[in-house]
Amino acid sequence: MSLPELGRLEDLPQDYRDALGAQNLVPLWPSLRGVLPPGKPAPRTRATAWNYQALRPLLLQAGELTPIEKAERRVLVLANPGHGLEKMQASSTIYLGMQLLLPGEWAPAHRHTPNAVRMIVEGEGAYTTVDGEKCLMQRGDLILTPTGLWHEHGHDGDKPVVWLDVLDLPLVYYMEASYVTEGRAQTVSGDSAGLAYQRGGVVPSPLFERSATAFPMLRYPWVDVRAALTTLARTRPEIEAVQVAYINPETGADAQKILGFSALMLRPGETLLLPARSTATVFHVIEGGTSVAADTSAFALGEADTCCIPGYTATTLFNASTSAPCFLFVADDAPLQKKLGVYEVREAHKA
Ligand code: 1HN
Repeated sequence: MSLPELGRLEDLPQDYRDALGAQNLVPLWPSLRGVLPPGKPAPRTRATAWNYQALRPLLLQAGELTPIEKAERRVLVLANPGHGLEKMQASSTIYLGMQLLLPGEWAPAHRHTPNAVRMIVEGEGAYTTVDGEKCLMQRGDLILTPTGLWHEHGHDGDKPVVWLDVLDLPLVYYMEASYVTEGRAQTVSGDSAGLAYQRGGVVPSPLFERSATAFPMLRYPWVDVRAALTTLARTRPEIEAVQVAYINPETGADAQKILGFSALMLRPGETLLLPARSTATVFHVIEGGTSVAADTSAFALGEADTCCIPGYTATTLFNASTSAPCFLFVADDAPLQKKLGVYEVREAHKA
């Protein structure tokens, strides 16, 4: 059923509009359908893909053009044209960027209100120190930098290191709650306390006390996540999606409070139908390749490629390889939407 048409701004006399404006007033009805579209939102976020092999030379060129001291963080932002490139948004709440650190470089310590994670894309020998915990960066690892924690990046290797940054910056900025505090180099505190969390099923419990730390585990090594996925695929052949969620091992809750992260394995030849959900979703290929089809958009993603699909869009993933699995890193704002009560899954879609 179509909704009745409402009065337009132009229907009002100019002197009335001027009188409203003079008192910082606006009539609601000309804008009501825009802010409350019938049936489903009209997202600005467009289905967009970023090809790693195409952006990589430009990122390496940034390494020649801009010394780290002039960048602090040498990043090319994956910007969604639906929001306007200058807004630096992949979706309404998600920021994505590819960051380059060259051998011997150091990105100085700071802390800020937006939450960040890093998914390591290429290279060896870099590390990020998060609140005194030195986290090695290896391909496919996920490293958390939750709100308020000090972090800096260093690189002892001999080749460029690249990682994907995922932040809730657009949301925190929109809330007018985004700011940074600069700091000095951190002292690394012995061996990483977080390492003791990297074994499934047990958590440190000294003198019968569980940790009070909000973020006890900061590094999720890819070897372990990959092993969990391949084991799941082997032991549970009947399950529809071979998927694991990155969680806080103390609480079982999502690893961070605003954005949610998971890893997904597409078996060789597998087609996975993902229902329309209210969240925009980011897919990043850790290994292998997949096609992504969502409404009228379709992309072929290879290793290290990334795409963003708007919310309320059923999505089909297809791994065309008959021999190799595809491993994807997935990010969305489901934790936020669930807390706010607006998270929704629409009916499963038809193939
Ligand atoms: C940030 O702190 C990093 O620490 C990367 O590596 C990207 C984008 C916006 C705001 C802060 C980092 C960022 C960022």
